[in-house]
Amino acid sequence: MDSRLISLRMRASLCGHHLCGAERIVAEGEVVAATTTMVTRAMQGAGALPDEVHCSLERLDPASIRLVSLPDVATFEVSDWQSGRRLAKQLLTRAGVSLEAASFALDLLAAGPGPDGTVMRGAVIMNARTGERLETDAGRGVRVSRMDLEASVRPAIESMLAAAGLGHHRVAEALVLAAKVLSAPGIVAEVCWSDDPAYTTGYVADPQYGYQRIAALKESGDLRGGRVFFVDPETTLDTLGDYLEFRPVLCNALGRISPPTFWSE
Ligand code: WAQ
Ligand code: MG
Repeated sequence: MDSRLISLRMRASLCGHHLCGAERIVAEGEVVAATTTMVTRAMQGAGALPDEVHCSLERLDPASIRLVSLPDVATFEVSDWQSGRRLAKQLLTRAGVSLEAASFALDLLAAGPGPDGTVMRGAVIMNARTGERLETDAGRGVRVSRMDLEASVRPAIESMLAAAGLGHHRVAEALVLAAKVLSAPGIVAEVCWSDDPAYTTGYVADPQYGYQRIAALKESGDLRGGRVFFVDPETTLDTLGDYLEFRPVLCNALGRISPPTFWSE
């Protein structure tokens, strides 16, 4: 592995509201091109022109980098987003989240989990049994950071995803984020849908069944979205937060990709 890897991070906002962000881990020689791509996305891809874009570059200690596999990928087609949310609840409870916590999390994302119904910059951390919110800052939440595909497997992974109809960068990025989350201590499951009003597909991820895409988890046009990480009640939050934010993780293998199936209740 390249011993001089750099963590690149970008976040863009408008009037203090988070618009988009990106995470890469690249070799020194890729820094300029990758930063250009990130800033281009911030300026063109966020739906609104940001008034602040932060990029940071940081050299990583090669000994700190952890290698993990991407989770298996399943896709469920559903008749509408209401049905998608019922499926999400079912997948979350199968993963070990209580029905109360699962219902509360879905209602929270539907209402906008940040202060006054806004979108958070990061994720909610939730006690998987009680549904109690555990993140210290409900506007920021916990941001998963310092993760990427390992460079040598990127072309193969991208072409396998593209062959399965999952070639959009959103999918690869969400998969990498979920891979890091699933590798973290004390994680029971994750649920996510985008804050992009045009993107209704979301997912539930858990260590056993992997990354389970649900074709509709919200109504098209809805600006709200977010992520909830459900944790074992015994989890030490400092250790978890530290891992999610700071431990560099590279994904060096793809899981299995199953063809889409229709979920009917
Ligand atoms: N760490 C923690 N939370 C984050 C992060 C991060 N690095 N990035 C985004 N979030 C939270 C934040 O609250 C966003 O509002 C929310 O997640 C959604 O982020 O078809 O595009 O980047 O398989 O809009 C999932 C399905 C797409 C992809 C998710 O999320 C597929 C997506 P977005
Ligand atoms: Mg977004």
